Amino acid sequence: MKKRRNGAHVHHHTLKTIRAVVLGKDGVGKSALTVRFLTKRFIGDYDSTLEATYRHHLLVDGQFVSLDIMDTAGKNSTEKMQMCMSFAELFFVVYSTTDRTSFEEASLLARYILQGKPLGPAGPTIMIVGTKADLEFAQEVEEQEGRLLAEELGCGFYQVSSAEGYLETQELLFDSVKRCFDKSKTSTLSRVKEGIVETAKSFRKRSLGHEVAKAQRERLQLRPRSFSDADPIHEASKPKSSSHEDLSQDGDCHRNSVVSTASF
Ligand SMILES: Nc1nc2c(ncn2[C@@H]2O[C@H](COP(=O)(O)OP(=O)(O)O)[C@@H](O)[C@H]2O)c(=O)[nH]1
Ligand SMILES: [Mg+2]
Repeated sequence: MKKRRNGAHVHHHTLKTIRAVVLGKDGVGKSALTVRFLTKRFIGDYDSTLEATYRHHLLVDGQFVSLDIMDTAGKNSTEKMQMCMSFAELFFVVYSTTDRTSFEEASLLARYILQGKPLGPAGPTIMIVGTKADLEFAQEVEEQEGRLLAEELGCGFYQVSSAEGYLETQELLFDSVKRCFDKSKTSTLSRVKEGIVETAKSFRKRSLGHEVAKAQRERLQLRPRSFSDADPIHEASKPKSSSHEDLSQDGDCHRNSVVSTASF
């Protein structure tokens, strides 16, 4: 990152904070996944009622990240969802590939988040995660189903085993953080773009305003040739419909420009 200090550019690293939440039905493996995110370990048994937020530091693409990650537990009430939605920008919506009802719940949870926080540059990053891929003989949800759900909702998708390895859960974590970066870049870019568009609009309004005024001046000068001398002059100076037609290439812009003429 570059920062101007005493006129000189210096390179320094900033710390980005990302707040994440792990959601899903009880028993799908949220705590196991969270512990994998934070450590290299898989711990088979956790207090299933434990809800905790952890702070984890990581370096992603040369960027220092401070990740606050909330491992939730218990029923996913609307009250709890509201709290999670005001807390986080990154959502891991987890289901177990061995439990179809957990997949249905994940689908509802992701849709609920999207209703309150639509996707877009300033929207959430949602990762749909199928766990327990190692339990091959107990599978109830095909990988393709998870992928299709994610595609339908515009979310990321991973199917992992927290029990078997640490690399794929790390890949999931890093990819998710990068998606958050991309989002914040896009949202900064779109804010810059919006700014440019607004400036351009205001220039356009100004210049159209000048054009309107100029045309009106010209009309006053040309009037004896184009209108009957009997026409009262004050009417010609009003931006009435005939004067609109003279300039209009683009009706709406023109109407705006007339409004702006009054304010400039
Ligand atoms: N085989 C296997 N078991 C898992 C996996 N993830 C979690 N588990 C087990 O599933 C159970 C519930 O996991 P837990 O993380 O407590 O679920 P939570 O209620 O969603 O937090 C525990 O017995 C875990 O050991 C996985 O990827 N593979
Ligand atoms: Mg748990």
